[in-house]
Amino acid sequence: MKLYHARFAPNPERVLMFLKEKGKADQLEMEELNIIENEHKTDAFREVSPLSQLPALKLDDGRCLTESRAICRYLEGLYPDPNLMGADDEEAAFIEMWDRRVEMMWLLPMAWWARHGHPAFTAIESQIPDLSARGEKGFLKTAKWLDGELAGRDWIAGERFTIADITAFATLGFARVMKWKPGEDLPNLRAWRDRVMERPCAA
Ligand SMILES: N[C@@H](CCC(=O)N[C@@H](CS)C(=O)NCC(=O)O)C(=O)O
Repeated sequence: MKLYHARFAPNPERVLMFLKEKGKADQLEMEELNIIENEHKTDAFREVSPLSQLPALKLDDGRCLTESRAICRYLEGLYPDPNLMGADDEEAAFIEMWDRRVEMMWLLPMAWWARHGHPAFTAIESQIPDLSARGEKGFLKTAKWLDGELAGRDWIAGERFTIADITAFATLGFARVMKWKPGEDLPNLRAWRDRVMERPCAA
């Protein structure tokens, strides 16, 4: 099994954090590609990931998973402890709801903000400044909403740490590209971030 990943990229980061939280990051062969240098746009990598996206997990039988959440699902089955995606169908449904909200309402606008606004991304993106501005607005709106949600509980999806916290923390990591971190006006988000930073996934 081989994981293709990249640094400073939220989706590969999600999978790496997921593995670290399970204490299994040393169990897989890894290859790092540099997205800004377009190392993921080669014919050889297209054999692994036809859309030229990272992360990608190549299984021992040659098949490849190229969606970060699908990779996490696979790894959850392989390494069930600690459980990060739900102990039963009901809990899994709530965790999935929160993970998807974080992905669509926080990670996606963050990606627009950075990819369409930061000079480093001109290498891989035809930038549309309006999309960057819209992404920033959406990202900040969700940050405020999450801060309110976290006033009543420690973790994004409920009473325990899950994949939804990993997706959110990877988003926060990406926000540093735009020099953003939660300020004093977002005390619950800051407290949550500090809690995640104590965990194996943030090591
Ligand atoms: N749906 C995919 C999205 C993956 C994705 O967008 N990966 C980015 C890095 S975070 C990428 O490979 N970008 C390369 C490019 O846009 O050229 C997943 O979640 O795995």
